[in-house]
Amino acid sequence: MRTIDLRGQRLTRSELLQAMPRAQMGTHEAAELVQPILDEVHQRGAAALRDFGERFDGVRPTNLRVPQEKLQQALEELDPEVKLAIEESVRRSRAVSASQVPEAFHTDLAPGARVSERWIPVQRVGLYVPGGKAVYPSSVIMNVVPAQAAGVQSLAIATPPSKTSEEGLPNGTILATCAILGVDEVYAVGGAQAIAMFAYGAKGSLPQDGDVLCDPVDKITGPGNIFVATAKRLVSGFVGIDAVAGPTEIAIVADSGANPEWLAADLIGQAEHDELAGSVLIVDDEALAQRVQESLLHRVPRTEHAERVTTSLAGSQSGIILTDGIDQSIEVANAYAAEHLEIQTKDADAVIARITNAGAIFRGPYSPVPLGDYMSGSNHVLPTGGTARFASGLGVHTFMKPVEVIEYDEEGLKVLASRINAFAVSEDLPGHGECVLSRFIDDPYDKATL
Ligand code: HSO
Ligand code: ZN
Repeated sequence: MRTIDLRGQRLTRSELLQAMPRAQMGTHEAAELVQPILDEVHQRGAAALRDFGERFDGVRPTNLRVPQEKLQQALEELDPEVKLAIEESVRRSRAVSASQVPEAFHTDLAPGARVSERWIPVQRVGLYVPGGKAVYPSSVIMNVVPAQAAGVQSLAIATPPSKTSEEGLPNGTILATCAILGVDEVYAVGGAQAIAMFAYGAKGSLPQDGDVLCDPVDKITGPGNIFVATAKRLVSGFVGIDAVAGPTEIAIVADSGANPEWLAADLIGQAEHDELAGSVLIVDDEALAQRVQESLLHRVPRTEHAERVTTSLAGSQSGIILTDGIDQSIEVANAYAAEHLEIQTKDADAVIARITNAGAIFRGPYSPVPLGDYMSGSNHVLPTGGTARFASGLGVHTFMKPVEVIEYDEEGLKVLASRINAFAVSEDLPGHGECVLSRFIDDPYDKATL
């Protein structure tokens, strides 16, 4: 891994951001390829979905909607060890999600003057689950559990049909996870076409589709490749979307007390995801940095995905940042705004108290990122690419909307009437003022009486 030595440097905010190891953002060219796919699904519904399945996934699914008995069958065929792991993950996610449900509140401002806030679940949600290289049943849990805790009434999942199945059924572990979670609306539809199906809905084209294959959703969540991400961006505004995720990343703030072998393992674990994944170590001890480099030399060749890991760790998005103390390490961590931030230092709580930008914070040597990926109870859908400066991870709140209720009575409104009128007149909207004044005087249009 390359070393970025910031010791003794006093950088401005923009210099510091410039110094961060980060992959370049993708271009917008994908939009030109994706828009016609969206349009065709919009116009031709299920027939277009079948055609695109054949073209992009290499299989024409018999059933675009996965039959109920296939979900049950996948559950029966699931490896019992994996089933136990999924169940533990679901249990812990459900417990955290239950505590996350936001509470209604009200504020009394004066006699007869109250504003309250209620949280309402999004009614219908579409979750996209990628296929191919990255088949993550854990991501199904991370999206479905908070949606269910929020009270979402209708939840559909789309995931690509698999070439290895004659009928074009999706990945079995994904189907089994849906069955465990009680999700029965699952489509063998992948890519940008799945996003179009969620956004516009789709009419059936064969008797087994029925008249309506899929109803449109109100919000689309879930990760995906550049085409899925672009499709989400193009339909957003028309429907809600969660954030558009970039390559995954880890930053670790460590000091001399940290275990170099564990640091190396954690950097490799993240690099395993993707050649573009970012692994960053922020450390104020040069000797420790050296020991981590040595440990990487031993470990990388022995891990299964050594080639991918090597590319990722050698990439410009990864590196070891040398600092001159914990203060600078914290400054760097806040500038980098990691998706995952591990704190492996003395007095971790004092460090965490000063972290302002991170998707999720993993405290201490026994809270490594894969714990959060699979079953800590926290969510692993987190803001990437520095967007943790302004965004948070997925949670119950992602699937709810706060709505304010304004409740003033006669007394509450009367004391504000002339002020509202003054404001309205100043904006040249006297009709606004007249609507309030009408409630208290006979002729609000006769300015002489005011
Ligand atoms: N680290 C990934 C989540 C994941 N890891 C799924 C394994 N499976 C993004 O947070
Ligand atoms: Zn992971």
